[in-house]
Amino acid sequence: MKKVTLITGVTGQDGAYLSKFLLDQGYEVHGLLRRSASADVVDARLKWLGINGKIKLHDGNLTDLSGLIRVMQEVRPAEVYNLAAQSFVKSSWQQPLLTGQVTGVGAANMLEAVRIACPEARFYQASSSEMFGLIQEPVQSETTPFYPRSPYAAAKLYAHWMTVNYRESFHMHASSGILFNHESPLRGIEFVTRKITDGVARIKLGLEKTLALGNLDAKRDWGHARDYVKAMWLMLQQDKPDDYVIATGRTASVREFCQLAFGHVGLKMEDHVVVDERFLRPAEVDVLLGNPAKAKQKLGWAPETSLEDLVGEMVEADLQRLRGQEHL
Ligand code: NDP
Ligand code: GDR
Repeated sequence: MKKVTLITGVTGQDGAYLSKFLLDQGYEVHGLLRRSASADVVDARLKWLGINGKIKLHDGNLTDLSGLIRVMQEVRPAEVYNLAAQSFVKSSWQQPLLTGQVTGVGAANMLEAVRIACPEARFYQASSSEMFGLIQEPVQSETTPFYPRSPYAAAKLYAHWMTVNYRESFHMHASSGILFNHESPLRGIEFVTRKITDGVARIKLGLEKTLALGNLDAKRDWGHARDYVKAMWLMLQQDKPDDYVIATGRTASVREFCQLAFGHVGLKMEDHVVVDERFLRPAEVDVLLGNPAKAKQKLGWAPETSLEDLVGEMVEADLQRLRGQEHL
């Protein structure tokens, strides 16, 4: 009998990589899909990984509890990964209430659906290093106090504590992964890393001359999504549910990321990058740096991709896309 799993956010970056990983492990993978008028492109990431058609998709939305319960009753998953969210921090100031409803209350809806329809299922919540926000310790671990700096981070914090609460109140196998930034060729174009690698590829191919960015001094702990989805799965294989920081333990600035990306194709960022204050945020998270020691010790997890290799893979993928006019 194949193990059955349900992934929300299956069309996103992590949903695609996690689906691939679980299919490779022999799982029957089901995904929640919100209705879109652009049905022809919703599975672009799954196509990129060659797994579209291998996942059973179910109509649903994180804001619709009765629909979630119905999907849960139909699928009867052994493992549930809640990856769906309004995940773009900058948009969360424009759409704070929607972000709260999807990213915060949506996670509570998922916990309720599991509790009502399949309480034995193991549950993963996609928590975020953004919850550390205005950092209270120079290196952040599971015991570092939180200080959210955006409506997105506040919503994630609610979802995080609801996951802890359902674990403690109802003895659910509910775990929360506090993941630091992770990127890939499948990263959404609005996030800074992909915006940079796409911009570098366009400039290299003569399609653009400049790349407009916001705060170049912000620092992030960047890993590869392919490595990070493995950690999600490992959390649900443990006897006991728990919370884990997943990070590389190295931080770099947006400026350094740019230097690596432009350097990869023999260009200099100084010749092309302009700062545009439209991309600044009302409140910034200046620096994040995670300590993944607990994940290493308890899960046997460690990042496998260096920042240099990540940047190279992303730039090459964008060059390939632009040369081939592939969408994404
Ligand atoms: P993406 O933005 O790529 O994917 C988000 C997914 O959520 C998409 O499949 C999207 O569907 C879906 N979604 C959005 N709103 C709803 C809704 N109302 N109902 C159902 N589905 C919805 O995010 P990532 O893959 O990068 O991240 C996965 C999760 O991990 C998110 O929760 C994110 O906040 C969190 N996270 C991400 C980190 C990172 O660095 N990537 C770090 C830490 C946490 P659609 O395709 O229709 O838009
Ligand atoms: P982040 O990712 O907010 O960390 O959230 P993002 O790539 O959007 O920003 C990272 C940093 O880069 C600075 N920056 C810019 N950002 C964008 N998007 N565009 C720009 O032009 C630009 N210029 C500079 C930002 O100010 C910021 O400091 C991501 C998301 O995946 C969340 O869902 C997740 O929870 C966290 O990572 C961990």
